[in-house]
Amino acid sequence: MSLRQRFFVHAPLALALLASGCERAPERPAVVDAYGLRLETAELGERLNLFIWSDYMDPELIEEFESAYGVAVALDYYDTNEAMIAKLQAGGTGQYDLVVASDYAVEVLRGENLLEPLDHALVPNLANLAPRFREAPFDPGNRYSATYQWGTSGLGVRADLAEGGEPAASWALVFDPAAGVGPFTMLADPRETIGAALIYLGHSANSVDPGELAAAERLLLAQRDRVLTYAPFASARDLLASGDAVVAHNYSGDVLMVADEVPGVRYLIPAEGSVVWTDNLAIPSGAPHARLAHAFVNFVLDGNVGARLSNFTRYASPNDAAMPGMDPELLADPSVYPDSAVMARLEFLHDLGEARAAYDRIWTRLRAGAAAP
Ligand code: N2P
Repeated sequence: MSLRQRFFVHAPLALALLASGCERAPERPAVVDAYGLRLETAELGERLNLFIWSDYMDPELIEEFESAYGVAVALDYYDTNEAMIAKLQAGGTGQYDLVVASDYAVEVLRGENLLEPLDHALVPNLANLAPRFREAPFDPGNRYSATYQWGTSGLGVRADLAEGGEPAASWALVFDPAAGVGPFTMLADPRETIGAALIYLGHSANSVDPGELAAAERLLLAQRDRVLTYAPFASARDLLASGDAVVAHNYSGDVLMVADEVPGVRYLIPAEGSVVWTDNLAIPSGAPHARLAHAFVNFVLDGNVGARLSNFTRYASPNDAAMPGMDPELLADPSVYPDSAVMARLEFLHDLGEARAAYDRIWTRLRAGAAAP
């Protein structure tokens, strides 16, 4: 039975109440969801507010959740973890019920007491996560977060437009003027772009060494005039699709979305190494509908839902129960599931603590005078 059918009994009445505009209809029933969990009327609220990267949620899944629980889901978007963190720090926690945050961003938010602990009794589908996502170093035991998707950062290339034919998988495509194959964009994401420069220089993307950071800054300043634009992932995707960029620094799935449309597009993980990340669902402290947010986390962790999510986003799933439903091409694609030799060259970003300020200064100096995206 599909999730939609299983919820059939509750949905029409709940939707009718929403449509009538009732603030809190006393006759609205509690919901017992497909996982046997009961949400009292007062716990349902009217609307779940989700703060997430754009193009990262299948609209059909949102509709399915809405009709199952008789609520609306409002999505608000950000381009970088830094923008999301700044909004939550500036008092945005009360506006959102749920946020998607990358690994190191969970560390930052948690360190500032901006997250509520997850109540595991309300998220039985946590058991579907592969063991390594149950024990992630930034949140062992999923105390505050549950992995949503994972992927890598690298270079999208237009092999059909590149000067000199099929480009080599190297950061030299963007950092070495002699190795360039055409116009390129860098991610408007400070940790990713400073991290890429550090990796190209043979350092860790988490370096806090002042000499290494200074060398990375020199490299980025020398590169700046050649950068078409520092593009958030969605514009990087569009510029690659249009061919205005022949190389675009971007996250894997967003490149693969273009590759589905434009045959000349490839996703390369540079041989020097790159960044691997997880994005995670977490509940901001003071979330108005924390109970409903738990239901959403549990819904996303359903095996069937998880498969459809990855089939839509083109990112890897952390969900073992999702594997049978996933597009076999996605599962077999080494750009989505890199082999162990490639994985060994990838690095997770960590919260830098006090050294965050040094990265902020580099980013500010780099972007001052840079062409606006
Ligand atoms: C947006 C996906 C962004 C993921 N489509 C970056 N962690």
